[in-house]
Amino acid sequence: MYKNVIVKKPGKSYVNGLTTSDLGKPVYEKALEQHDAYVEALKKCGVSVTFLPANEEFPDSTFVEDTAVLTPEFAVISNPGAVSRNGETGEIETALKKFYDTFHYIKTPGTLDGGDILQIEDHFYIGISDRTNEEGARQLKEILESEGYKGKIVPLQKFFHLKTGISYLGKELIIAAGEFVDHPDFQHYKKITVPLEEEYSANCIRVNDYVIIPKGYEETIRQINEAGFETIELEMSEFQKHDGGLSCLSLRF
Ligand code: CIR
Repeated sequence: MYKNVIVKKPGKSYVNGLTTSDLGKPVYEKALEQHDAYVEALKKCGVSVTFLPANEEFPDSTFVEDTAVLTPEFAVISNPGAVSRNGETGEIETALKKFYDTFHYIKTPGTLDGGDILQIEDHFYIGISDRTNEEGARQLKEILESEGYKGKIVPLQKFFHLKTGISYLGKELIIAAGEFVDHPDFQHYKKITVPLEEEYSANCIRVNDYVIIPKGYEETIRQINEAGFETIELEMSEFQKHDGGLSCLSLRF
C-alpha cells in the first residue's frame, strides 16, 4: 500500500523541456488540466498528496520520479543524467526530509534517473539507458544490497527509460512491451503483453486498489481488467509529447 505521493506542478517553461518525440509542443493549459486530473486520480486511490510548486528554472521538473528511488525504509537521491535536470534533486530532497531519516545518494560520475528503476517486491531492476550509466547503476545496486534488497542491472536497447516499457502490477504480474516481452530477466513473472500500437500504455501505475493507465489503449486495459484490477484512464497527451508517462509524474511511497 502506498500512503504518500509527491507531485510537482509543471511550470510555464515545461513547453521548452527535453524531448525525443516528434509529437509537437505541449500546450501549457492542457498540461495543467491533465496534471490536475492525475492528482485527482491519485487522491481517489487513497494517498496523501504533497503538491510542490512549479520551478521555472527546471522545465522537466514535473517528472519528479527521476529524482529519487524510494523504499519504505530509506530514500536514494538520484543524479539525473540530463545536464538540464541535474539540479532538480534539491527541492525533492527537502520535501522528502518530512518523511525520511535515512538518505543515500548517487554520486558523480554515476548518473541515474528514477524512471530506470522498477521495483518488483524486494527486487529492483536498474536500467542502463542514455540517462543512467553503469556507475550509477552499480552504486544503486550496492546501496540496495547493503539495505537487504536485491538489485539487477538491465541494459536497455531501445526504450527511453526502463519503465517506459515495463510496469509491475503486483501479484507477480508485469505488463511488458517491446524488448521486455521476451527479456530473459522477466520470464519468471506472469505477463500482460502490450501490442506494439499500444506501447505507450506499458507505463502505468498500480496505486493501491487501482491501476492508472493512459486513456485509449483498449487491448491493454481489457487485459488489466481481466486480471482483476480496476483501472482509471487519464489523458496524457501533453506529457507524452515530452517523453513522459504516468509513472514519471509522481514519487509513490
Ligand atoms: C526528460 O527528457 O527527462 C523528460 N522530458 C521526460 C522524463 C520522463 N521521465 C520518466 O520516464 N521517468
